[in-house]
Amino acid sequence: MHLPKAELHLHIEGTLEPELAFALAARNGVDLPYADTEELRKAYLFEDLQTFLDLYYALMAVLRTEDDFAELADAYLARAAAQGVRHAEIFFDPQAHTDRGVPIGTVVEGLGRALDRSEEKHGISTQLIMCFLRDKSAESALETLEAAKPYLHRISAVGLDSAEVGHPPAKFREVYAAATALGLRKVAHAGEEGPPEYIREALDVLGVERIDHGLRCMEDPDLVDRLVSERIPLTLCPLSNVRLRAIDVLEQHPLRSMMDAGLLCTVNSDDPAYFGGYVGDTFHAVHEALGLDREQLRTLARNSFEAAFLDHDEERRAR
Ligand code: ES4
Ligand code: ZN
Repeated sequence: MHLPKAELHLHIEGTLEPELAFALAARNGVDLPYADTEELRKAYLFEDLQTFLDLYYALMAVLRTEDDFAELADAYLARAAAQGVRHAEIFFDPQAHTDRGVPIGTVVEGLGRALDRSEEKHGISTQLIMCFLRDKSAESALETLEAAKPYLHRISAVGLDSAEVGHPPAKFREVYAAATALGLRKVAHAGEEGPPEYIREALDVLGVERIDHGLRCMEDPDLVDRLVSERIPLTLCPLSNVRLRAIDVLEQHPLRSMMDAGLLCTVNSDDPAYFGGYVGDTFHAVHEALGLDREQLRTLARNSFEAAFLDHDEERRAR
């Protein structure tokens, strides 16, 4: 029923469902400022990226032990498998945890434990992408890369996320150069709320291979031409764009015109516990709202494997 697909834009912390948040809060003795899951869900009305991020970071207080991270990732993988995901490249935000005293090793080893069993248990191959929080300093990003050195065998790529406007990619030139020297691949969020110029900078200054979101490229025809001719993948997240008010309603999402322009588009779920759906739900929603037909959905699924960090053999096995 669900097309086989790869998920390339997924924040593992954004898969924390209210039920698991309350279970972990009880286990770890963390007080949540909500009476129950229903009240928490009612808080999921966001005005923009920042109002979402405030809640997203606050709720992470419940994640404390290796077991917590393993349980979070395993729950995501089970849901993803049920929606046709065969390969997942998963973001995590180490600074959101190290800043509150949870060591990076706890995060990576906990996630790694679930990922190690993923192929056998869920039929999903996985990679980890370590993201730097762009509203923190360049020095903090460098310290994070340094702290990650014992765990690099588990990490495929670096990324850049959190509050975009006012934090251009060039701020992270040095840490991306260091990541390149360590053999890591590179992506960055750009053009979600920030201007098309941030997309150019992510390509030219950071050397990223893929743009996360990239929505605002549509304001700059020359940039669109370049993304098309260089076949730079965009990891779009239509449900996220609506919930964070980049787009008023899904019917107005430019996905169809982006595909028609020849852009290498993929659709992804971003923070599915907060934005109303996992990636299969997202495929279904763009089918309904934008009238994408079966062939266009197949193209999106095929694009997701082309855009993934898989070699040919791995890609054949995952499809
Ligand atoms: C995020 Cl939707 C989004 N944008 C930027 N950073 C993020 N971190 C988690 N979700
Ligand atoms: Zn994102």
